[in-house]
Order: sequence, then C-alpha cells, then structure tokens
Amino acid sequence: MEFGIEFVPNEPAAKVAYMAKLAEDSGFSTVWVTDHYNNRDAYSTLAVISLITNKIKLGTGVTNPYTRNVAVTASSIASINEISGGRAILGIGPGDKATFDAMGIDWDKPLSRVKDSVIAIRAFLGKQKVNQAGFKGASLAFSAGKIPIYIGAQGPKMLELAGAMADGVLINASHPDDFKYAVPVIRQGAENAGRKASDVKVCAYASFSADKDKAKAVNAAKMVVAFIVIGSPANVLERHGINPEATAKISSSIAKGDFGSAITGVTPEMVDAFSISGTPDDAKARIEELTKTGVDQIVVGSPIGPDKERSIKLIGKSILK
Ligand code: F42
Repeated sequence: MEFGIEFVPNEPAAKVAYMAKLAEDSGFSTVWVTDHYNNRDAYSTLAVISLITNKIKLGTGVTNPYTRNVAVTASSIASINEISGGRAILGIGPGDKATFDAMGIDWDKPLSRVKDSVIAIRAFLGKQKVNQAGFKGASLAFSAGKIPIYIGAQGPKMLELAGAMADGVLINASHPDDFKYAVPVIRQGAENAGRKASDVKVCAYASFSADKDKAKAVNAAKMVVAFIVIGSPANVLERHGINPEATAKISSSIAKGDFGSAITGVTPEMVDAFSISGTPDDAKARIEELTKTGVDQIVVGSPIGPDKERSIKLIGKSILK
C-alpha cells in the first residue's frame, strides 16, 4: 500500500511546504494539493513544496477544467514537473459545484468536459498542436516529460471514464463498501477500453484522523464528516445506512452557521462510514480492509489529526514504517 497526503492550501505556501517536507520525511509517497479558487493557488504551493522536497511526488488533488483553461493547466503542471525534476502528477476532476455557483460558472456536461480535457492535456504535454476541445492549433512551447493523469471521481460514469483513460483515480471515500462498489466499475471501464486493471491506480482520498487518544481523533474528524454527510448523494448515504433525518438536521445546523450543533449531530456510524479515525491500530485495521478491495494508495486527507504535525509523525512512525 502506498500512502499519499492531502493538503488544503488555506495557509501560506511556506507553512504547507513545511508540512509536506515532514510528510516526505515520514515516508509518504505523494502530496496532493487541493484546488479551489478561494484558497491559495495550488500550483504556487506545489512550486514551493517542490523546492524544499527531494523525492515525494506532487499532485493537484484535484484541479478542474472549468476555472482554468486546460492549455494553462498543461503549462502549469509541466512547469511543476520541470521545477521538481519529474515528480508531478495531474489530478483533475469535474470540480466543486458549490464554488462554481458562486463564481457564476455553468457546470455544463462535466463527464464529457473531463474526457475532452484529459485528451487535450495529454496532447499539450506531448507538444502536439491541439485542434479539439475548442482549441485551434494551440501548443506548448516547451517539453514537459511524462506526467501521469489521475481523475477525481465518485459517480459511476466518471469512475468508468477513469478506468478507460486515466493513470489513476482519486475517490473521496474511506469505507470498504464504497470501494467494493467503485473498483469493479473502474475495472469494467478499463476492460472495455482494452486496458489492464493494473493500468489504473485506485486511491482512497479519505478523511483521516489519527491520534494515540481515540476520542480526540474522532472529535477532530467530526466537522469534516458533517460536510461529507451533507454533500453525499442519497444512494451513498443509503449504502451506509445513514438516517436522512439526521442528515437533514446537520444540514440545517450548517446552513445556520451553528457548527456546534452540526458536530453534535454527527453519529459514530457517520464517522465510521466517512472517515478513517482513531488510534494507529484502528487505522491499520481499516487499511487492511481497504487493501482487500483493490485500493493501491491511501490519501491521508483532512483533518489528518487533532494536531496535524504530531499526527503526520505518528502516522509515519506507526503506520507507514
Ligand atoms: N473538487 C474541487 O473543486 N477541488 C478539489 O480540490 C477537489 C478534490 C477532490 C479530491 C478527490 C476527489 O475524489 C474529488 C475531489 N473534488 C475536488 C471533487 C471533484 O472535482 C468532483 O466534484 C467529484 O469527484 C464528483 O464527481 P462525480 O464523479 O460525482 O461526477 C459528477 C459530475 C457526476 O454527476 N457524475 C455522473 C456519474 O455517473 O459519474 C455523470 C454525470 C453525466 O453523465 N453528465 C453528463 C455529461 O456529459 O457530463 C451530462 C448529463 C446531462 O444531463 O447534461
């Protein structure tokens, strides 16, 4: 099992890069930086991380084809690949509807948009002239090297698309049941496209919270879990037996800005379904289950733990080594 780690650039790049260096020293293989217009810029953050690390791979986790023109995305990730000595990975997904609404962006045909964008970006990275996806002979003026492309996916069609064309898939989920559903869909997509299942790395982009004190770890995860619960489609909540009334209560608390009540509304079942939370031994048990479902990489995502720095060291010492 490989281990990646997610950082949200909601702090200055130097701080995120400090944590990324700690993650590298603790044994993580990949750092994924999220992309939302209202946080620090993902590529600037990755550039700073590139300069203070030596071997950890560096990915956008994930960007999208709506807020950035994909010719610019190709140039940005190629630059990160150059700065880092070939360590870049492009993570791209359809994006986050809530932020698009606020930006006045239409979420038009996300599936085809991701597919066309990946084809165009591969062509840009191969220094070809691009004449699809609305481009009229655009091309990059420099060579980027080989950069893997991972697709962020949850829905069945996006998972199938990832199986058909991506080097990997980043799935926002933490529970084996979600992967028992997703992995066969990805593999079918790969098979239909004449590829091998092993051509597509499956990554569990999981909400993760580790501490020696289980209660502290679980409490730190609750706010993240609350947001996942209210953002999850009905079929996913049903898969985990989550009561719709409990979900509606959390949703209404968050809408009112009453985060205390939202946290109180998060049940142990919700924590179990939507995060990997607890002591390192609890996490190891869950990781073993995920391995059996076909997951290749666990991405340790927010909150990481009640004290991020301490938790990275703890995960490194007790889970990764
Ligand atoms: N989003 C961000 O904006 N920033 C991030 O940093 C970020 C990180 C991240 C990490 C891991 C991860 O898994 C997701 C992440 N996301 C992030 C969210 C990501 O961008 C997507 O929102 C998320 O993966 C959800 O995608 P989805 O697979 O559920 O796809 C949506 C669009 C969906 O509805 N898919 C359907 C499906 O079955 O897969 C298909 C919908 C469809 O077929 N649409 C048709 C089409 O052509 O697109 C059009 C249908 C019509 O009627 O028009």
